[in-house]
Amino acid sequence: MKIIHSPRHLGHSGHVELMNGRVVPAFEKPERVAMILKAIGERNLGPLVDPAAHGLDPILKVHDADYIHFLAQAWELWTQDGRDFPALPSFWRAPGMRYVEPENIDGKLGHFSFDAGCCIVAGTWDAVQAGADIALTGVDLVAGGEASAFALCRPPGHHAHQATMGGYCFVNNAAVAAQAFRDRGAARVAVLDVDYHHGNGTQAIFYDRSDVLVCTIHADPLQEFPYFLGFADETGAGEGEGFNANYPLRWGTDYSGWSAALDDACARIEACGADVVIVSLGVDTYKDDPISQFRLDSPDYLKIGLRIAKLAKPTLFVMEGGYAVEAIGINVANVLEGFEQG
Ligand code: OKP
Ligand code: ZN
Repeated sequence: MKIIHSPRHLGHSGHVELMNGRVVPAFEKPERVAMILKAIGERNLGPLVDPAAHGLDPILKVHDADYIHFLAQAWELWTQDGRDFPALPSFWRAPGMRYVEPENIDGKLGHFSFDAGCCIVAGTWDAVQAGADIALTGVDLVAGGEASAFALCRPPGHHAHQATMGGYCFVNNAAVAAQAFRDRGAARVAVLDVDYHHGNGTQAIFYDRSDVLVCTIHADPLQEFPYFLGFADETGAGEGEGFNANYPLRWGTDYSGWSAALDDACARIEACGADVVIVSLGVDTYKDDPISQFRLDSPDYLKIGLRIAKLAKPTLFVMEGGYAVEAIGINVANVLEGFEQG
């Protein structure tokens, strides 16, 4: 399968996050992609393809224009005040406060975020745009007749809402891809989110729509980030009722528990008659992931790929999380190899 990749993700580096109340180097770092490329090369999983530029229009179909304008300007506004270090939000509204975009960059950072997980540096916006182009090029390939493709996006996207960054995510690459498949004639798209964390942004973007089924398997939000969305009773709204499925699982879940949720999600995808499947591919379900608490092991990722292949649908894999850098390449390559064998 073709692997869509761009070195422009390297611009999003040298950033930080808050961990246990301390500022630490970001877990979401460029080495993740290097390790995935290494494993893909060693196993001959497919040729690398450059993304084609798609512009902002397909991004603006799922994100608000004022939010995208903010992302494009944020570094310039932050550094205008003389700051030459990474930008982090630290002010948020509580329920009851006003929803008005501030003029001040510190206010804007809070207005357009739900946590301090999205650090902005000089090359962040370029990396984010490259990520969307990677996903959209994957759509071009699969809509053009390829059985599958792997969009090697970085940073990830599934936590980003219409007008909110968070959890390392700025533009929701999987959601942009889902909308693009619809616009290219797919009647129904299924998003299968196997990242350890709930795909809150993807859920929110499609929550009231029946044309995009969202299934996400993740750590129980009572125990884990993003905490405030991802419960089993969130099943969609209005037209979208029945087209959102959450599978919250407790810390310590291993493949036997996890794969039962995968089987159920796959049955739903089959039942809804989706024309195409987008896999939000996170491998932070791995037993040694530094920020996660599931217990999947490397051979399990082969089985995940095999199970997804059994759906027998055109499939676009979109990279999300996975922070055990030493194993991320093996685990991602295992999913892709399992899929190709299935
Ligand atoms: C992004 B993706 C540690 C707290 C957790 C957010 C995790 C975002 C994961 N500083 N921070 O779903 O892999
Ligand atoms: Zn994750």
